[in-house]
Amino acid sequence: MSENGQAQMRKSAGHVIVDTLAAHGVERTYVVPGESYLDVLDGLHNSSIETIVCRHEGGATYMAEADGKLHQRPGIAMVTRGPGAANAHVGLHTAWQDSTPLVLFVGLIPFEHREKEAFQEFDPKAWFGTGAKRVMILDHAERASEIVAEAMFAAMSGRPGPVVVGLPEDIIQQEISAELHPEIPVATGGMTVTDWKALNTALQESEKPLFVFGGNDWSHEGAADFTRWLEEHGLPAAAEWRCEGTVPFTSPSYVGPIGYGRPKPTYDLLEETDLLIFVGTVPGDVITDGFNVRQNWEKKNFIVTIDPALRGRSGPVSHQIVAKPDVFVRDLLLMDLPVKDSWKEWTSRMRGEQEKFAQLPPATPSAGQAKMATMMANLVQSLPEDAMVTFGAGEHTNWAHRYFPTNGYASMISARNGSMGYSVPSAVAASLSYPDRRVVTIAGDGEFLMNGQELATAAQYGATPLVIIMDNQQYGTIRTHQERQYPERVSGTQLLNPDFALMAQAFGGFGVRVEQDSEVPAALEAALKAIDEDKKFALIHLIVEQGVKAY
Ligand SMILES: Cc1ncc(C[n+]2csc(CCOP(=O)(O)OP(=O)(O)O)c2C)c(N)n1
Repeated sequence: MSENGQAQMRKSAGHVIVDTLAAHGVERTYVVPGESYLDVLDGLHNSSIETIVCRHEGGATYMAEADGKLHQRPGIAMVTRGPGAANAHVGLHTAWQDSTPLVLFVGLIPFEHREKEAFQEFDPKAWFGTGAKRVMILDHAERASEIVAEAMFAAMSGRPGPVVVGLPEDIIQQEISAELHPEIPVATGGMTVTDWKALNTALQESEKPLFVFGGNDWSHEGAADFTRWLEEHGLPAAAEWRCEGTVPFTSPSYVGPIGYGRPKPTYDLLEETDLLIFVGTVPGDVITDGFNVRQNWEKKNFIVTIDPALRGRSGPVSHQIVAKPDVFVRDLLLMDLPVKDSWKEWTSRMRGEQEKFAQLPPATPSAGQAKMATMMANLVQSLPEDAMVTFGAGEHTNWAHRYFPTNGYASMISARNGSMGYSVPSAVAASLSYPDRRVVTIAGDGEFLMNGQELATAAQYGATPLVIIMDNQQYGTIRTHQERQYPERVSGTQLLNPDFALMAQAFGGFGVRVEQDSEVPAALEAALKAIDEDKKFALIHLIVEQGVKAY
């Protein structure tokens, strides 16, 4: 009996885990089932949480990771022991390098079978020890709710990232109190008086300041406020690699992407600016071109991140502000600075370069083989303002960086760890979260087949992304590297592809094969019609020449 005399309700630990997730606001979980965690699946049976059954643990974990980026709350994936855990690993690596909150539940062998190499036994702490923020094993059923709350907290607190929770099969079946652990609040930081003075002085002394925004920890409103403040002050902002959209493509303050494949004038900004302010990110490997650019310790580099330890994972930093981006922006809005003419001139010069870079190619098809340029021109003209783009890794992604109008957070969802196979799962997660928005994924012929099977998940749950596959019959990025280092010795990079349009149809979607450039507009129109009227996902298999680059 509890203190107030009422009999305490009891449930299995597996059910309590599900109830705790629901109490934390979790709406969706991405799973590949296993006999190791049947009790949790049983808890999901009557839960408000929607269970999305996926076809591969890599796909499930990528979807959960994308969910974390979309909502700044941990995405939730559930997989089984040994083989399932092994397949899920790629999503964890993505969540780690991309700082995405993610909680991966892994069913485990029964407690008493441990250390006997039982069927599918593995060591979660050893496997995930260096790739997750925490690895927790539920050894005492009574702690089920507490461990879920701790996992959610650990995934979101400080630098967000992946957390693994191991669930031994027998322990989750034990009956425990159904009382739920409350949500644990996460510290958000903020500007101190010292930070405020340092930033205010640095901005007032600067003739060419440049903000760089990045990371996944923005709210839509925080991003919009940031943009308004920049525009009011005539200040410029560039996007960290694969983080476009936080300051909209159309904003006069947006001066372009500074990741791999950036245009030369944008690259030069990093050395030219006299004050760099990174918000939600740090000057890491990609931005600094392998820690080459902006390495002079005398230059002024501010970083705004909630994790003080991130200072050690970047190039030179002169001042750190410990705050989440939204909280920093809240404080920034109170900073009234006199606008300098030099800022406006500098911003408008850079904006001019960005507009040249993003100038669409002709939408009218040319004679001959299909071209990605024609596809992008037609696609962009068809897009509503709030369209979203997702992609994985490969040269085909450069077309999105250059031309896709990303407006607001989150309108670009991709893998900054450069992981292939992310395009379809992330597009499925985005479409499920935002069924009324146009979700486009741009895939390579190599990239697509790493998780293209998740189109079955799209069909099963009514996700309606538009999938554009740029088929250049090769692992193009690696071929490019190969030609640079081992010219004319093509090895290990060529592909013979199936008919992806037929595959899409077999999976229950719309599919069209495009070989001639003249076919592009009609194919796009038919694909969009299938999405809007037939409520199906659509796939365009675009066969392009080998070796055609976005820039
Ligand atoms: C999971 C994974 N495996 C291998 C790589 C190495 N890799 C990077 S890009 C690339 C080729 C991508 O080929 P494709 O999807 O056809 O795109 P393209 O570069 O031709 O546009 C490879 C193999 C990677 N980044 N991720």
